[in-house]
Amino acid sequence: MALTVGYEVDEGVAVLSLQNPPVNALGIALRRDLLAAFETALADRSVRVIVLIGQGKLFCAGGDISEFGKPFKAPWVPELFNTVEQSTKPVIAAIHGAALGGGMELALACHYRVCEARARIGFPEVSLGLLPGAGGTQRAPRLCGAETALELMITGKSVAAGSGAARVFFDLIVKEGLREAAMTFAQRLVEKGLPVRRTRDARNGLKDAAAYQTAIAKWRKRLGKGGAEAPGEILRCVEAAALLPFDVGMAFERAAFDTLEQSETSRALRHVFFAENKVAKIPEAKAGHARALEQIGVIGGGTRGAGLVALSLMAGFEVVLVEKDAPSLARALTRLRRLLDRAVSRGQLSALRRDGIEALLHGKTDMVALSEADLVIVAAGGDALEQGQIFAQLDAVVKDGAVLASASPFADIGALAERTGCAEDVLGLHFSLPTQMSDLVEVAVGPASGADAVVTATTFARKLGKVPVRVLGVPGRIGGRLMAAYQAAADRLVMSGALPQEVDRAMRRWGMALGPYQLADVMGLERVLARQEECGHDRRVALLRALIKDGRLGRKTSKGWYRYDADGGRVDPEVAAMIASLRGQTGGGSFPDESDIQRLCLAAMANEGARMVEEGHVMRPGDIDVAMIRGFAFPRWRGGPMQAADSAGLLSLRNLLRTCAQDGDAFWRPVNLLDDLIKNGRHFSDLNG
Ligand code: 3H9
Repeated sequence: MALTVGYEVDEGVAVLSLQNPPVNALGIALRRDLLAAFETALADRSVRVIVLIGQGKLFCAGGDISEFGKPFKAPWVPELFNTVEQSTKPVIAAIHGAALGGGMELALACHYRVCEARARIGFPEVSLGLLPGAGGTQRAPRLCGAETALELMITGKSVAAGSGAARVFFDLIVKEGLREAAMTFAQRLVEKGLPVRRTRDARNGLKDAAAYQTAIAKWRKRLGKGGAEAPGEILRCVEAAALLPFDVGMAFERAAFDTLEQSETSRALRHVFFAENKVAKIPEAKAGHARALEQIGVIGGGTRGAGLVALSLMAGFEVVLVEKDAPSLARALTRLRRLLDRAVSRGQLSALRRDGIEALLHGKTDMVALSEADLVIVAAGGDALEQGQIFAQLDAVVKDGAVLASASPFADIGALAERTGCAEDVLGLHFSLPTQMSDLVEVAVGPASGADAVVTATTFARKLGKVPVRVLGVPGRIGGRLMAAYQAAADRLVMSGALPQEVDRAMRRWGMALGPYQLADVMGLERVLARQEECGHDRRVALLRALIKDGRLGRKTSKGWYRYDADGGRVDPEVAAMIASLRGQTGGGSFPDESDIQRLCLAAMANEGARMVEEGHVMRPGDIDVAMIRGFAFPRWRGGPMQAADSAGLLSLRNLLRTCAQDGDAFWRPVNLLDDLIKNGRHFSDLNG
């Protein structure tokens, strides 16, 4: 088997190069090879100094995340790094690209550090629900003090090695020529007879005890009591670095790391890390090529259309916006300007760029203006008939090779493609609302959509800073269907004894930013009803219809599920009376508790997600998780609905669904995939590939 660490000796300098593509993660093979290479270098009498360098695009991206949650294989990372630090020959880390997490910890275990100024360094473990567990919390503060260490470890943000406080970690920062600089540095160490210099013995960062304690106190206050687990553990470990001898501090860090590693939260966040990498892996990526995109056409300047125009302009595209007549165009432009101004106030767009950005925009009332567009997004035309007509008209005006996309979540892409002579260029691009805030774009692929068109559309979405998720181009996208299932579960709970505010509170406590009824009031009840009907829940919307009939349309009419005034929303006894009256007709009354509420909502979403996987609508359950986290504020630390269902236990969720299905409503029947997984002792996560 090929070695993952290269070894060569050049004038008394042993160069150990990490060769574990794509990111030199510290998996078991690399750990074994690195240890062996070290032993060779230490035993070789001609070697005076050791240089550790990375091959490929970066030095090292840290521990191999796929190994976490499984039994450790020796040499485990902290022990390996201790061996590096204990080396009797000086060890120099030469860093390019990035040194992240365990990669940075490896550098800290070396005696000297040379790096490229633009290399990124940081401790992203917190985003995986972990802490730097290979000595980072003990070594880094000894060099940089508590403030910088906590800033890096609790935010998880990487910084340029040559910038600000990060410089303290490095002995030499070069613009380029890293290897030569490291070799010269090594020779100089030999000439000067400089000794090993162990970070465990460093005191610089601990010297100012008052500043250290101030930083700890500041972060403790900032994290508050109910903070997430990993930041609190990081704080305690960094505090321990100043209070405990190094080896005891290391044991303290180890215990905290082990606890976090076994937590549901870290498991879920690790799942999201891989799911977000996988979501980009689509079959079209292998065969397709992105076409050049300069001019974007948008038909319709309503909420979604204006949002798309704003995003495209902000990404530097020239945009042609087409509306049906001059008054509609004027309204669309007003909407667009409001969005651009809001982007400035949020810091998403500079005031300087805002001034010039409209020069890239052409507002028109005739589709002929789209003749030069490379991609046209249809954000107008409510129903299938209207959308079909627009696509047929578009076909007559656009140039060859233009990609035509429907922004509607309910568009049947195959049917739209048939209205054109360029079926291979037709697909769906569904941006979640609000377009400015949400990260999700569902790329809907029809039976004839070509690989080039799909790759072009996903590239466009990424240029807008979004996360594209591939779905089949049949009506109903991931977000719509899962949110509709969630709402159906909430309504069932209300009909069987819970109050809307109880459902909202239970789901907020579970981690959702808003409960389903609060969200419905924000969205508007008519929009919610339309979605429920489109997703086949028309038998389950009696309550919703009753509220709409009563003029309760949500926040915009100051009453919906709640009543609103200047002080915000409050529970409305009239709604409770309407619910009681409807319950009387259907005979509800089982008073579900908080965990019943949470479990039924999760079961409904997971079953709907499983249905989408079974139908081939999405490629893997992980794609659903990414979509719900990025587009629908599903709590990231739960890992998405499919991962959360795995954690909750598929068997118990399936049994709950079976109980619900006893009333004959097929929606509640567990889908076959769920049964198959349970029968075979498998989980949704096993289907992610
Ligand atoms: C840690 O270090 C714990 C220690 O403190 C303690 C240990 C005891 N492991 O993102 P890319 C895969 S925790 C395994 O497309 P880029 C990734 O899944 C770690 N796999 O590249 C993908 O696989 P695939 C702390 C990893 O150039 C492929 O590599 N470190 C790891 O866009 C390419 O990745 C982090 O959290 C890993 N550590 O971005 C850093 N990293 O091709 C995580 C990547 O099969 N990594 N992969 O889909 C990153 O943030 C980015 O990968 C990086 C490069 C910025 C480095």
